[in-house]
Amino acid sequence: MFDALTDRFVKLQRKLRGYGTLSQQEVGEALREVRTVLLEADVNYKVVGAFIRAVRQRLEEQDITRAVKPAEVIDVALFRELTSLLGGSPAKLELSGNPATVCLVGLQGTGKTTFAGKLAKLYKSRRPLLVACDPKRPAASEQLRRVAETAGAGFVPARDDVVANCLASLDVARRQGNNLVVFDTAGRLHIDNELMAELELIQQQASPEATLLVLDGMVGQDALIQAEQFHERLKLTGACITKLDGDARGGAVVSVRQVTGLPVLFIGTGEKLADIEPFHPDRIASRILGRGDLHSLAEKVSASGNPEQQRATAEKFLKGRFDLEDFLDQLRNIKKMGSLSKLMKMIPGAGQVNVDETEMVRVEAMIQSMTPAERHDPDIIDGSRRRRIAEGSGTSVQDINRLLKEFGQARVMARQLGGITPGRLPRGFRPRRGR
Ligand SMILES: Nc1nc2c(ncn2[C@@H]2O[C@H](COP(=O)(O)OP(=O)(O)OP(=O)(O)O)[C@@H](O)[C@H]2O)c(=O)[nH]1
Ligand SMILES: [Mg+2]
Repeated sequence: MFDALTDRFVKLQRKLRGYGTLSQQEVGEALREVRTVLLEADVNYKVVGAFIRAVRQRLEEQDITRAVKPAEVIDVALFRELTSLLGGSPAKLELSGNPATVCLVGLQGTGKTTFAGKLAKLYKSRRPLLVACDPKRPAASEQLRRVAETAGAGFVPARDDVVANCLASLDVARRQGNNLVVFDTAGRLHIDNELMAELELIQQQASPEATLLVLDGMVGQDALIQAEQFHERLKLTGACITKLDGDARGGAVVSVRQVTGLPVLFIGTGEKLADIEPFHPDRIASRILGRGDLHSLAEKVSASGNPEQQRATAEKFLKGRFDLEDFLDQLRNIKKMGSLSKLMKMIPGAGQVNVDETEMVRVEAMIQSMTPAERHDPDIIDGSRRRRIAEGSGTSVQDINRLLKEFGQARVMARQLGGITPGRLPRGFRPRRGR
């Protein structure tokens, strides 16, 4: 997400850190660079202008030319202003109705149907019901049915009378105890009157509590024009920006709040139903500026496994009693959290690291081909067992050798770590101060 933007900011910060103090001219140059970076990321030019003025004012108030660590002052100013640009505090989707109702609108292919599934997964405890509202395209209804099935949600197929179908689905929800109903409306290539009239009718008659505009993050500034047009005709609650996992430059995300006044509620970061995140302006600002996002990472970690079990595993690990079964559990937990390279981007400074996800799949296959006794005590895995495991997992004996060797080394290291009290960690293991 925002790779290009982040790279440029990280480079700029590195350059600034080389300066002891900054002259007025150097501050001006740095701000010009920030302006270029944002414009190249396709941020709306008016938004960029206002942003640069706000940062400059902040720097002047802090007497930047006299600051001892000017790079830090600029870093903080950028972070604060970017957070406020993105909306300041996070906007939450308020769901109070019984059933709560959400209507998803947006142009063709922006990701509405996928998003309906993501919402259903996120609010699974409400036993969501997904309602197809696009009778013109039979494939649309079928797609939503599949999405609902994957999400474990209820489903209502499309009917010619879209509004009547929405109203009927509310009755179904009350009867079945579905406490969230999501209307997945039709997309069009362009905004047209017929579609808008239909959406207006849904709003008037079925009164969804929230109408969310789904925007494709890849399309940049055009997303803003769409947002304004939808906003003129419909009462929108907020925006959801999808496809931020791809080459999206970030322009839409950074500008939409300022240009349309609409808060961003969620972002979509992949095609899978788990690839949704509530939008936190400060965390996104942090990611854009290359500081990572440990908050979101911690949330993903705690959501992905049972905390008790995590603690027990950590304890085993430090005592060096960690076996391949625990290792497999951890691998699966990581997989549940989504893509590893996406997770790495949340760790400050680790965004550039490449992770080989196919290797994870191979390791999983190797461990799965071992017997419980072998997983528990890898020392018993001799030559003939290695050959059997390699054959069973479609890998080679060398692969098995490498896995066992690395696992053995990790275990020794863990034992050494476990024997040390936290207050007296050896050099390399102490948390670094500052950045
Ligand atoms: N990479 C990526 N792809 C996404 C994301 N969200 C949706 N997609 C993909 O975008 C394509 C269109 O998604 P849909 O959910 O069908 O879009 P839609 O708005 O319902 O489309 P219409 O109903 O035709 O208007 C599909 O191939 C999705 O898999 C996302 O966050 N990241
Ligand atoms: Mg759709």
